[in-house]
Amino acid sequence: MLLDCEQKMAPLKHQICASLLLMEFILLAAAQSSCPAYAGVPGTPGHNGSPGRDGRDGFPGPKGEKGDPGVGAQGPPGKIGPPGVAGPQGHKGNPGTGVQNGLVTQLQSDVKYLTERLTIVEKVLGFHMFRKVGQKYYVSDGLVGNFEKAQKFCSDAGAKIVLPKSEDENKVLTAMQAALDSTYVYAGATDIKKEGHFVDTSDQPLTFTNWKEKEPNDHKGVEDCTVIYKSGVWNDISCNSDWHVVCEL
Ligand SMILES: [Ca+2]
Ligand SMILES: [Ca+2]
Repeated sequence: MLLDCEQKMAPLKHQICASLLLMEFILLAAAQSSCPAYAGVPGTPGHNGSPGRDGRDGFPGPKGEKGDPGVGAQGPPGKIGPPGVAGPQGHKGNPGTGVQNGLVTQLQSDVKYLTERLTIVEKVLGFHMFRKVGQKYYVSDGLVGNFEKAQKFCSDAGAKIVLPKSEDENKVLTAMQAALDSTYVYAGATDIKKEGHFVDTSDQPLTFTNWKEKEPNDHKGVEDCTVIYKSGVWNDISCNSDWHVVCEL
C-alpha cells in the first residue's frame, strides 16, 4: 500500500503524504482497539473480609407527648404567721356638743344612783324583815340588845340605828314594831355628850321628834338613849336596857 501511494502521489508535496500516513496510522490503531478480547479461566473465590466498623449513632427521635398531671395527698397545715404590724394612730375626735356632754353627765349620774340603790337593796335582802318608806328601808333580824349592841349590829350591816324623820316614817316603824311584837325599839338619838341636847349618831341635831308628854325627863339622871314605844311616842331611857333593834338603810 505504501508503494501504491508513492507511485500514484509522487508528484504531490511530501507534506500531504505525511498527513495521510498519519491518518492511516490512527485508523489502524482504532481498528485494533475495537476487536473483542479473550476471556481467561475464572480464578478461585477469595476469603470473606473482616467485619466493618460499627456505624455512628443515629439521630435523636421526635419529642414524646406531655404526660397527665399527678394527684398528690394534701400536706399538713402551715405554721402560724408572725403578728401583724400595729395600725396607724387614729385622728383626734371632735369635741362633743353641749347636749352630748349633758347626756353623758346625766347617764353617769343615773348609773351612780342605780349602783348605790342596788347596793342598798342587796343589803336589805339579807335581813329577815324590812319595810320601805320613801327612799329608806327599815330592816330587822329580831335582835334584842342594849344600845351599844344595837349600834354595832347596824354598823356591821352598813346601816344606822333607825331614826324616823317624819310622821310617815314614824308610822311605818310602829307598824313594823307590831310585826316584831316589840314594846320598844331603840332610836338613833342620844344626849350622852350633852344632857338634854339630843343628837343623831352623826352628832347632828334632830329634825323630827315625837316625844311622849313630859319626856325626855332623864329619870334618875341615867336616861341618855331614846326608844320608840309601840304607839309611836318617844321616851328617853337607860342605854343599858335591852330592846328590839331596827336599822335603816
Ligand atoms: Ca339624859
Ligand atoms: Ca324618860
